[in-house]
Amino acid sequence: MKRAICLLIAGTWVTPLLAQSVWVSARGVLGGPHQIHEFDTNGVYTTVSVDQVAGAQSSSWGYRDGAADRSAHIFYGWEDGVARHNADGSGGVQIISGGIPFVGGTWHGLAFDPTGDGGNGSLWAVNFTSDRLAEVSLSGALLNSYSNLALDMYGLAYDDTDGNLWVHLNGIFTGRFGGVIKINITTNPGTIMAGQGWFTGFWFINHGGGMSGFHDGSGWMAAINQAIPDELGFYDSVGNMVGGPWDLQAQTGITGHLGVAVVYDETCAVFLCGDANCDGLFNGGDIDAFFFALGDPTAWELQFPGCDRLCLVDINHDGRVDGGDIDPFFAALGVGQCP
Ligand SMILES: [Ca+2]
Ligand SMILES: [Ca+2]
Ligand SMILES: [Ca+2]
Repeated sequence: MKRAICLLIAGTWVTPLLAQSVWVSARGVLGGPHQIHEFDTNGVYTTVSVDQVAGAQSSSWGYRDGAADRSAHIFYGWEDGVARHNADGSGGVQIISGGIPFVGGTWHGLAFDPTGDGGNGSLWAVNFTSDRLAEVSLSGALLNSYSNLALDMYGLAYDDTDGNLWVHLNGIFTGRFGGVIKINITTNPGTIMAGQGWFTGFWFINHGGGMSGFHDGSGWMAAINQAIPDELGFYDSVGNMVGGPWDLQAQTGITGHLGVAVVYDETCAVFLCGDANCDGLFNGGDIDAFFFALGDPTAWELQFPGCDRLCLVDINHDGRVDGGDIDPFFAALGVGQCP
């Protein structure tokens, strides 16, 4: 297998890529269309927007919080279920129909748990008018349920440093505007973790929005602050802002930014970004193959079977191989690695 040869020649395990892009759901103008909007990991709007699935279009607010798995899918919930899209926003499909099992009502908060459902991955969900939390399979079967938690939970994020859940409190009803707590789903499931979370700083400005964990072991999360204007920020696990705040409204020109999902693709961990000829090295020998991959994807894939074109030559990690990768490719070649 070519892929195995690549690894053997490389001789080292390639560091997994960090987050590739950040998708923000937004209601937009009243009447829609409700869409998701792509931002890069510097908080810059790529100007790519994709319609939410048909079921969400008939919802008053559309997609709420988002989540992401480890293989470049993003998920969003709304009143009548959960939808999944590919990393580039394409392929939107409704995977779960109806309200949240056990909890009931709108899928406001959503987090992806890679260890759930026997390793197939599961979704944790909350509705901010309930104090219940549910874990469901990707087909919507109830796996675990907990009640009598903090009221008014909105954004959820899975923290892969300890396997527990961050919760952004909505605060309208409890008065704890924008605070963050953590719920144990590993050692003492269904309990609020003492000494974790925070109730000051940026989070305290207004009421909560969506959250999504990074999936690279950093414990970082992306979060939406629903305010005037709506903002996106990245935070570490003790509440320090490590990116942003970025003004979403100024960039998209609309309001009602609600959910967020940080795209991550673990499948790229076995490929060396920039290694367009898939020989395990990133050097001048990749220049021709880079333009080959750009110009004739089908022929490139025939010549390099088992090699993942997106992992190898999507240099700017925006989920697409196109002219936007040319300058980043040569910049990366100059320093010997992708950004
Ligand atoms: Ca989430
Ligand atoms: Ca190469
Ligand atoms: Ca690209």
